[in-house]
Amino acid sequence: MTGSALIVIDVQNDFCPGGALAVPKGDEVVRPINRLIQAFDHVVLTQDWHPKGHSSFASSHKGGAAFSNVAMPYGEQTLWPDHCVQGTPGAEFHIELVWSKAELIIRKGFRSAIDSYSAFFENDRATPTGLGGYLKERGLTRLVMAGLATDFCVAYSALDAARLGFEVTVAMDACRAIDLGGSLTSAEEQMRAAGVTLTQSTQLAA
Ligand code: VGL
Ligand code: ZN
Repeated sequence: MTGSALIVIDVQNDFCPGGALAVPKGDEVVRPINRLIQAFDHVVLTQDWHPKGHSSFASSHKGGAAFSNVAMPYGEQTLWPDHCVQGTPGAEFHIELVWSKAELIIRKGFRSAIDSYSAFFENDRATPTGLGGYLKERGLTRLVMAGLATDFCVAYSALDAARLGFEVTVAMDACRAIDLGGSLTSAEEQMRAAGVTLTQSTQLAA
């Protein structure tokens, strides 16, 4: 469809089984996403891309445990195991992801002092990545999202895109969640409330 783009979120080795921040069954998104990539005229990928010692890493905080929360100047931040470090194999896309068609790869989380779950804004919800402007300038206003993780980077991206006025659909079977303390249910509720359509990839690609 004209004006539509597929946004593939963080399908990287560290979010797949065996990776540093493995999302359960994260590799299962690859097959449906490859089908979606074939079906879309415009494809954008995001890549979590942290410098060593990033402030979202538990290892950067004295006594900080992975998956606990800390207060940062921009708000609450979950601490994670070191993951998606710039230039490492863990930051590369899953080997079976057929991504060569992508027109843009947008990297995020590259500023040490702030994390960025969303493809559109860093975790202060105010500093833009530039993706919103890129898509609008190209007339790509209908967005389909898929990838990892449903309840973090996918949900934050979908919510921000809806807030920016894009028409947003998430292919839920082409996403997998981390699910920390009910975060998946909460993410689904928030996406629905924001007018995001939650559907299955088979509805979007034959
Ligand atoms: C993500 C936690 C930390 C994600 C990225 O891609 O959902 N989650 N960095
Ligand atoms: Zn990250």
